[in-house]
Amino acid sequence: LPLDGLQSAGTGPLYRKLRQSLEDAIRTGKLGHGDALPAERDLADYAQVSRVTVRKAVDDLVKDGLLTRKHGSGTFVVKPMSRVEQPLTRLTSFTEDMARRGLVTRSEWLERGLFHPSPEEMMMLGLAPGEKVARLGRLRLGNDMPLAIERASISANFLPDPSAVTNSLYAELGKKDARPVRAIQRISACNMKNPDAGLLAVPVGSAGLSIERVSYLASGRVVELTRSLYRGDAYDFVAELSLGE
Ligand code: 16G
Repeated sequence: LPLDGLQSAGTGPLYRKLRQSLEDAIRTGKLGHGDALPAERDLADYAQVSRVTVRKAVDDLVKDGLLTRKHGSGTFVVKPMSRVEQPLTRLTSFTEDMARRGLVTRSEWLERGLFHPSPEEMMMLGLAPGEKVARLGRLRLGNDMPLAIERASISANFLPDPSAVTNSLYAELGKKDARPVRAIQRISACNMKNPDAGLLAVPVGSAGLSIERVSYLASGRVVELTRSLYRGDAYDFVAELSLGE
């Protein structure tokens, strides 16, 4: 196993250096997707570090989704998911997009509650004075792989109890006849910074798609203002174009 220059690799704790060498080996293909990691004892011998150090480095990579432990058979390099395609012509929810592809959806909450709106939220959502805003911040995962960070702001009129949203925001809005029917979406390129890069388990500086969605009811009222950050290595947005008159 080619773990280059472990002892000379930068500063910081040893387990970080080992983590970095393993990460480099994965990214450069020296450790292939699906490959088994050598046994903890062998790695410790090879890298001349303690088994505790190896365990910490491996734990870190498991947490970030680069390695996976299979009970009884060892630790493996995770196979990256093939890219997800999302058509740009249909107003679907993340839950629906994942279900259509047979992926298991899960979210980790970053924020969920009622707040005093910012001036921007007041303007965009057309809030009356004193009206609150529901904010839902989520890390969204498909088959346990982090794919996007989404931060939605919704008028408390449509979502008086944000904790009612357990899985799908659109499903919850649907119950109140407030599921949006139209949206404008702006997609721009970005380079990921921390803490977002860490949450999405990609190196700082990786390509990301920053998306702003404003969704409307049939009446024209704005329901949702959502800022999302999608992993550039996992997502394609696809649009069908036709010649206009
Ligand atoms: C999509 C939308 C997001 C919406 C969410 C609802 C994009 C870029 N964003 O991810 O604006 O809030 O779906 O998903 O497509 P949910 O119903 O699964 O919570």
